[in-house]
Amino acid sequence: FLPNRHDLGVVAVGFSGGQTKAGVDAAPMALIESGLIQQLEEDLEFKVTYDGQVHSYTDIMPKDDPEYRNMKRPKSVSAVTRAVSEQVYEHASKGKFVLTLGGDHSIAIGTISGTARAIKERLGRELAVIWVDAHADINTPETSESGNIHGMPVAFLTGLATEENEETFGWIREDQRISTKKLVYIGLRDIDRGEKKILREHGIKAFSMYDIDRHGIGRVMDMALGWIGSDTPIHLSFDVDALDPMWAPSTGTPVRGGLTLREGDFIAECVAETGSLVALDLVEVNPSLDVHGASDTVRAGCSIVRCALGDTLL
Ligand code: HAR
Ligand code: MN
Ligand code: MN
Ligand code: MN
Repeated sequence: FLPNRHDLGVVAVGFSGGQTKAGVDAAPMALIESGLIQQLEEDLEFKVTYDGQVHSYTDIMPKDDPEYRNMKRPKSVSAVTRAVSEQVYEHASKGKFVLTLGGDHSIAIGTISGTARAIKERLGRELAVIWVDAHADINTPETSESGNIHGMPVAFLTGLATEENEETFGWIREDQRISTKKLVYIGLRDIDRGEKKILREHGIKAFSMYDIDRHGIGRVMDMALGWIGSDTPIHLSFDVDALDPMWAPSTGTPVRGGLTLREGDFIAECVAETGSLVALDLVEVNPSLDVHGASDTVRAGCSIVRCALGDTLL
């Protein structure tokens, strides 16, 4: 089921509407300008399909987009993620590995739905998701305290949150969803009350920072990949705020006590080593939130991408 080893589709999503801080839309350009795509082509010898533009989707975002079911900018996020879903599906259905550069984490509604659909169609297989994040992003519109949709993507992707209205995520069909049983979290340390309840009630596999301290990242990765099972296509959704702010300060909702730079790379390397990775998101880099220099965060993001694509494996 592997994507053609060296065919890579890149989608650059300059979108920040899943949360309220400006600047995360500038991340794809910052990552690309630092040489990421060039490295993938020259050093990793990928044949890269990239339309050469950071999409802003302004033409499909409604001017008037009031709160609905406690969601901020529901129609914009719905329209953008629907478009992203098509872009990702386009690459994945041709057997390409898909790299999406965000953007805030709401865009994973698009990326994962696109991958899940392609994998189901091409292989009749269910997609597994490894979600690396300080946050669980599994609030329903009703449990969310912020109304920010970047805290809700997993609820929509698993069907824990549903919507009738096509304009507000009603477009998500069954073949675009994932199972709560095929979802694994790594790096959690800032979970809302309602989210904790959801994780417990649905028996969702989650490795928090506690688990990483207790067992070490090596054993955690063995357990995480063991839960998914070998020979299962994997979508890795990597929120840069999983890393400790020491390594990735330029992000909208930093939480102290996170992964080291090396642990982040190691997670990506372990997933690369399975040979089962089919898609990767890198999200929540915000170059304008410059604490000690956004270049650290951009470099950390590039490193994670290269590791996930097998650069550092011998
Ligand atoms: N749980 C909080 C909320 O729902 C914060 C979510 C922050 N999310 C991200 N992505 N930065 O992980 O609003
Ligand atoms: Mn996230
Ligand atoms: Mn996060
Ligand atoms: Mn600075």
